[in-house]
Amino acid sequence: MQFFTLITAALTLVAGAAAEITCENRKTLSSSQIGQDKNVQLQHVHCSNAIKPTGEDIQLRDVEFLGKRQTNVCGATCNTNCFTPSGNGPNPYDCQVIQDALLYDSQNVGPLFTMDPAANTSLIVMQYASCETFIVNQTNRTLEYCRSDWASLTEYIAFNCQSTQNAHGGNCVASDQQWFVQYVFSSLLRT
Ligand SMILES: *[C@@H]1O[C@H](CO)[C@@H](O)[C@H](O)[C@H]1NC(C)=O
Ligand SMILES: *[C@@H]1O[C@H](CO)[C@@H](O)[C@H](O)[C@H]1NC(C)=O
Ligand SMILES: CC(=O)N[C@H]1CO[C@H](CO)[C@@H](O)[C@@H]1O
Repeated sequence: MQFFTLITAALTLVAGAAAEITCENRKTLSSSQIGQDKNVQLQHVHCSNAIKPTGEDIQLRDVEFLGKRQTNVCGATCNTNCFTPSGNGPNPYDCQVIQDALLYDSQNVGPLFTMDPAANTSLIVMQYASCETFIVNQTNRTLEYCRSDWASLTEYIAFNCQSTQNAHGGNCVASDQQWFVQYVFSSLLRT
């Protein structure tokens, strides 16, 4: 089952990491509503700074992929970090609405989406009520990822990094090939 290939590493607790992410000079490049009920907001966002995961030292590994214009990263493993302590985290059931919208789009729009630096789609943000999740391409290449994988991660992080675990969201940082990053918590990247 693909879900288990996605989440291999044990959960790690990262203290006080969440608040540190900022998007400088935030520009919303596109905005739409997705899912069966069109209730999840999807935005392509541009920040003047590079968005990096907190609590992680990312080693970019572009070298191996030189020459490939597009890389499909569906099924890539990632390491989950939960942000401690609890408080101001997303309601996991709001995150579940995002998961449902991603699965709906996977069936009805297509299984893959693209993060293309040249098209300014390297940062994709989804939001519903208290839950926000975003994905970042940390390479200068075009990456393709599966909507169903993003859906699984959203669900997994939401329910495993919530207040009952003394957490308020978390991320998943690609492990073998550290190209993308994923976070779930509320109100990130608003400014
Ligand atoms: C991406 O968007 C920003 C903000 O609008 C713009 O300054 C930049 O030139 C764009 N980059 C590309 C590759 O289109
Ligand atoms: C990506 O491109 C930017 C701008 O051209 C450059 O500054 C940066 O070093 C590149 N990063 C990698 C990992 O190749
Ligand atoms: C949105 C974002 O953080 N994009 C990054 C994609 O990866 C390249 C290379 O590391 C960065 O320069 C971009 O800032």
